[in-house]
Amino acid sequence: MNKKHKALVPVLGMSLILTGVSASIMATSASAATKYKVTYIPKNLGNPYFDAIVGGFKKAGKGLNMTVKVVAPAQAGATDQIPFIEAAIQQKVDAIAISPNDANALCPTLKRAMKLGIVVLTVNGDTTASCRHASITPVDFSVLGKYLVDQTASVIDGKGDWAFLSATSTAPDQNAWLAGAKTYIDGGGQPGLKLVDTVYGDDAPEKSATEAQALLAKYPNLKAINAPTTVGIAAAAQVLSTSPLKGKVQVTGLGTPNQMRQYVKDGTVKSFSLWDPGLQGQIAANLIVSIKAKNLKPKAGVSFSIKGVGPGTWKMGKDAGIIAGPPQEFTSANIDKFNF
Ligand code: RAM
Repeated sequence: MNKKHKALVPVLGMSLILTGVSASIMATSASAATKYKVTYIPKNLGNPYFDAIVGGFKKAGKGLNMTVKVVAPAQAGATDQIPFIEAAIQQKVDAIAISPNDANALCPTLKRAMKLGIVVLTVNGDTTASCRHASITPVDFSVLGKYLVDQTASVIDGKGDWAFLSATSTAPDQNAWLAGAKTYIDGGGQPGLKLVDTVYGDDAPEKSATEAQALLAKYPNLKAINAPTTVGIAAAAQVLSTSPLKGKVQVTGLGTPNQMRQYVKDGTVKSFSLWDPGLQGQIAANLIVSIKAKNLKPKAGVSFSIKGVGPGTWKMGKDAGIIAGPPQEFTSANIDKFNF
């Protein structure tokens, strides 16, 4: 039972990582023989941000009798995750955790999974609430839009033209933040800033770099690019790091410390933010076991505890939503303390 295995398995013509971890059950009434089969579907392959969420699942899996299989499409298109949900249904998994590329397009398939008794969780972004049992979001989405505008203001002294470089145009997390930013701006937030454009790099490094270059060419007065995507911010920073505009146009947003370290050290980037992505995977794994083994019914007001993870007790908010934690700012003063 207590063996770990890792293998590359070709499914639907792609290379996928299959990770199995078996260990003793923690804080559940399930027997040691119980094995939970879980499929986690990130937005797309090859994004270190989602690798960190997978890391959290694995860490939690050490204390739970759970097999976590990770499958994802090559691109983060609105409907690209559907075949992977269908495959998980066919494999009769106990739970599907998904970081959705669209709030509605996946709903019929996710609802079919729920009807068949599969636990469905959204991680890092949400679908319409009726299409999943619970959602785990990395931060309080209702304040992140304002946070991003204020973050932009802080790197250009509250004055100047700026643009958003987002991920895909259908990404529920990105769209929630962009809408929050717009509400804040429309309400008079940071009046010295002017949002001149919002462009989409699709969480693909090359397209993100091309979009960043296009912004620089189109807006000669641009003072900052805010990319609230780990792929976008790294691509924009890479473009600026070798441009004569380095230091004249600021790049900020949300990135992983490991991808951004070099751009902080070479002076391209003053500051950016993120949270611990792995925490969401840890919460998801534990919540699945609580639902399956302890018969927890996800809804607003329900609490569940996770030994050794974050505050210990987690409470569900509106529509069974769980918020993992606040954002952390990274600068040259603290970036070396983080490794993810
Ligand atoms: C990207 C993705 C993800 C976002 C993070 C910060 O990898 O777009 O959805 O939450 O960055």
